[in-house]
Amino acid sequence: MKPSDRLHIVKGSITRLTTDAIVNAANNQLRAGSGVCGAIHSAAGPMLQTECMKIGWCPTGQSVITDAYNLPCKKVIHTVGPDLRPWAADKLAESPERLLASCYDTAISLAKANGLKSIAFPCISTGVYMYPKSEAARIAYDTIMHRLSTDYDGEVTVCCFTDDDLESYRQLTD
Ligand code: AR6
Repeated sequence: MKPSDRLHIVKGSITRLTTDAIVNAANNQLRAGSGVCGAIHSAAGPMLQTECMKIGWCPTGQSVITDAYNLPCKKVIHTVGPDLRPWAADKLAESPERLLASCYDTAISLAKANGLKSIAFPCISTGVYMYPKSEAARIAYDTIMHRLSTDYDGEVTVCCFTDDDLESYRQLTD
């Protein structure tokens, strides 16, 4: 199948997806928060937080993997997007663009290393962390397509929660 046929754009809650892995837009402490992170933790149940606490920390732009507990997927990959809120943005170790691309890259690498044939992403950093939506969509799309065209032979889904996000991806894929 062509790489572009292995990229799917859907709208809804990522907690309902039955892909092998779903990705969580996490924070460095891997604590249950609001947004997609809150939705994933409440659907998975408290054992997810217990496993996250054992891992303890994930650097910005990196990813870690856990079980999925009560979720219908097999694994959750937690990635920490760049935080562009005014008080946090100047503490980033690298450019926001590189860090955001690294979230998608490291999550796909973990999926590949764990034999996971399908992975679904939310629109990382575009909520609480304030990454501009259309710019984030372009970086996500470029990074995902690069991996689909080179070394990941599985399927990638981008799960949009808002019409704005869906529109950003439609403009890239049409
Ligand atoms: N399914 C899919 N996408 C969702 C869902 C859902 N159920 N709920 C929200 N979104 P955010 P961030 C979208 O704020 O910006 C948390 O507190 C939402 O519309 O969840 O990376 C964490 O613990 C947006 O497009 O993540 C961190 O502290 C996208 O998910 C911090 O927020 C990401 O929004 C991470 O901020």
